Amino acid sequence: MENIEIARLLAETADLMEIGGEDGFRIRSYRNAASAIEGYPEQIAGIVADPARKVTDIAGIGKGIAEALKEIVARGSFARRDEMLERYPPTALEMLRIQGLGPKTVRTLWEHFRVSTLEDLERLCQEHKLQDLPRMGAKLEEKILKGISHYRQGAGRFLVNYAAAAAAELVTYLAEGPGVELVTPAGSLRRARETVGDLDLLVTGEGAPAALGRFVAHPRVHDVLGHGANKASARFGLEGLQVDVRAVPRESFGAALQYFSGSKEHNVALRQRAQKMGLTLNEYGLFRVDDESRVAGETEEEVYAALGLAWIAPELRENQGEIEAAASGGLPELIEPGAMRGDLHMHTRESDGRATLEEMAEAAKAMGYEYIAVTDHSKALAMANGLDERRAVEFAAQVREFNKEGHGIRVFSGLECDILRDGRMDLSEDALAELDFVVASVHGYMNLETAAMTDRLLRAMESPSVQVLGHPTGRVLLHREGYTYDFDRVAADAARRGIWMEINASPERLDLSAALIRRAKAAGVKFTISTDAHHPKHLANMKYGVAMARRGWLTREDVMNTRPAAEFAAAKRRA
Ligand code: DGT
Ligand code: CA
Ligand code: CA
Ligand code: ZN
Repeated sequence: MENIEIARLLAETADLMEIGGEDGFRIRSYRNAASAIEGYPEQIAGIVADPARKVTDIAGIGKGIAEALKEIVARGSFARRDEMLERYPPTALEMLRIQGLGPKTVRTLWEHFRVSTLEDLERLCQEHKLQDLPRMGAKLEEKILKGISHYRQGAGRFLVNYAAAAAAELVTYLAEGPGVELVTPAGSLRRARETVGDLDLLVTGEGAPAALGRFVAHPRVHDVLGHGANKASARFGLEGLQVDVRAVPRESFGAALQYFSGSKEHNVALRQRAQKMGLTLNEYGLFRVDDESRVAGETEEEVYAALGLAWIAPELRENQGEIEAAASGGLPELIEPGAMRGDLHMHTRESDGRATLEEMAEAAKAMGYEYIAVTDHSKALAMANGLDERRAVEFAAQVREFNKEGHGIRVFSGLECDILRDGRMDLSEDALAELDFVVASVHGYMNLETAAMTDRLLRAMESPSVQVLGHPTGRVLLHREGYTYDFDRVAADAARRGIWMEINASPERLDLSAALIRRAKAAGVKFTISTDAHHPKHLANMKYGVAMARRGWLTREDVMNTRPAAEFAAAKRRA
């Protein structure tokens, strides 16, 4: 049995145990073992069968798991799994993927209705059957129906950080192959879309065809869907991300990179432009129609140049005006990751973060930043141990002390203050006035009608302390749509008041979207890009936020935390 199948058995059992409400420690040990085995470079079945070897030597595999592995190798399953499958059908696992459906609810639904598929669950909700149960009502039915439709739209797509990590692992691996000159991601990942359907990699060099064989032999690559002379497709990892690898000759590398980077819409528009010029563009190059002679193809730059265009950054290639701008010299000078001088949204142990102020500051210094704002939650988020007025004022004093000590980085005392249901701030204006930097965010009552949500945000911006609207639409990628409101009206009001809009760089959010960034900019809004870090390692997510800003056509000037500390401080509403 392949490692990936073994890993899947363990992971599924962990999920079923979660539905069963079983011990968290055991569940975690199955999950850890699954991820250890999934990427293990040797066949686990071979190690289990070899009396001279011990699977417990592998990190993440203890005695209990070793017993399970023995059974799996012998008969394709193990006692715990059989037991769980007697209690719950495997289709119940899909229900766990629906936002708003926790393991407990899945269990209740199974026990009462024997629902075991998404289709059955959908029907139950449409027929309002859930209301027969205590603590379940029309609201939950609506939420589940929304969740199912959102799940179906996003099914099979992956967050950009997952895809980027998979790509990095494969690029490094393939680049080590003999005769490989260059390996590079194309497709939606190169365009920095917030979710990725499948991964597209291009390999060039004499050894490129052989690299396809190397690819399908990678320990985490499985379920080979095709393997020819120029292309191999297979799945990667436990989650089954599809990867297409293409071997392309050096002389058409630029044309291939251009073609497979997309988007489809951009490519269609580009080909039309080529046609009007008596040219034809495909993944092999740019050719003259009359004598089929080659005009360009080795680099992307020469392809665009031959079409009378400046090179267009992949993030802009969505046929949203970028071709016209490239023709007229009107492309923006896009912001670069190196331009960031601070991070203005992060949490510490004061609320629901994992590290201290000192640790976050240290990590930010290592990122090369000049300043940060530490913005813990306010008291409305009781679950996150949010700060009340007294703690907020104390925190401001603590930060003043910290800055006096001189740590080589300036800290702004901040708060991510909840916007209450009616648009009031969660803390009093007196307390907010003590702080250097207030991010105002919505975390509850996200289902208000459009008009009520618009009024709520407009009212929130009346607070003189608010500097930034945090994660402005509240979307959670692959899980939840953002809340709806009159965005252009709120953006215009933010611009008028000097309130900035956040581009939240957390890969789960990437909020605002590219389209909304452009609309906000048109309304005169300035932006911040921040990670919403809950751990020092999350500070590294900044690059995803910068990529979103680029997709939104932003320059360095549009983004406030590219400014030097003094200039930044002076630009705040309350300098
Ligand atoms: P994804 O995978 O759904 O996140 O999005 P993409 O953009 O990576 O799409 P994918 O993987 O289907 O194809 C990669 C690129 O190859 C795509 O952006 C443009 C190009 N391409 C693929 N199929 C076609 C096609 O039928 N026509 C054109 N013009 N381009 C295509
Ligand atoms: Ca793709
Ligand atoms: Ca593809
Ligand atoms: Zn938040």
